[in-house]
Amino acid sequence: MKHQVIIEKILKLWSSSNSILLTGAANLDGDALGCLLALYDLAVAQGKEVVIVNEKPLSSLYSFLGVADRVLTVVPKKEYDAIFICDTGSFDMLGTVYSENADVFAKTQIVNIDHHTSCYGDFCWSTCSFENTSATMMVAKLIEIGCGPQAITKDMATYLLLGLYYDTECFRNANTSAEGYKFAARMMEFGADHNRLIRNLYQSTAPAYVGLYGEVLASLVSVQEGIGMIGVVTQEMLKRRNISIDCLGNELVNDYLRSVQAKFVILLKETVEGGYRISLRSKDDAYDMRPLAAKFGGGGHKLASGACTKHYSLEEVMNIIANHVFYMDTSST
Ligand SMILES: [Mn+2]
Repeated sequence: MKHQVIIEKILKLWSSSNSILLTGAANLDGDALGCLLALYDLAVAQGKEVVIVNEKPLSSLYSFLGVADRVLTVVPKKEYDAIFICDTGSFDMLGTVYSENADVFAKTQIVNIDHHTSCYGDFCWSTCSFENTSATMMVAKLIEIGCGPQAITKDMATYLLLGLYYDTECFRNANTSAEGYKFAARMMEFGADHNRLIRNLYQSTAPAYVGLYGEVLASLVSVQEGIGMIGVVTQEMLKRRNISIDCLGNELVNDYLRSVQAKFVILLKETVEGGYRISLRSKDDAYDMRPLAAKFGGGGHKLASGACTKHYSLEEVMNIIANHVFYMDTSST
């Protein structure tokens, strides 16, 4: 019931708004992007003025969508009737879009649509449940309730499905739910281009990256008697292939390293400054990655955590991982 009330309020604001600003976390992921693109198309179809703004230009990962020019990095100076923020835990996560436009945010009605338990904005619809595996599932609901299913075009369905694929890693992680499968089926009925998403998201690795991944996989280090495997990307390996560390997404750790037989896998990426970005992935609830990530000042979820450290050498990082004691806690995440 509570959800229905907030959905109605958000729809009322949407209908009465002529000028809408859409935004999401500075590190715009596929889910946030899917939300923004679907709302953008809806606004355009309804004759509204609409802009998408993000701190950074659209990642090349999504260039296949042909929408890079829709994502601006500077908020156009004008009056907005509403700001819609999707899949984003706080104002701070918006980065410069918020910090450099605090005046715009202060005088505009703000809608927060998030499938995590964030709480901010004038209209906050946040939920943390399998019912909404991705924020695009919430946006789809909003559009269907407000404008009817016919408002969801093929392009919109593709954007909305992108969000679900991103957040479930295409039905491969713990976020995968029955509701997610039902949503995917519904988006396919609306004409979502599943093949285009799969080809571009999961089958388009550039040869230089494949070479790098191969080198990492060929020199994995086994720790804790084979329970864990560690892969290392050095600056030298990146420079040799003219790849910047910032261009390395999660593909290596999620798709390749995690395919290795082990209870947990860890990827260490040497930064330009000589520190390490650490990505930790567990495949077994008994191996909680959070305490280990915390040893490097990081955190996250039980099965997927991350950290960034400047203070340890590679040998020290390896030793901390090798000597870490896992407490067999099977409580939920
Ligand atoms: Mn999400």
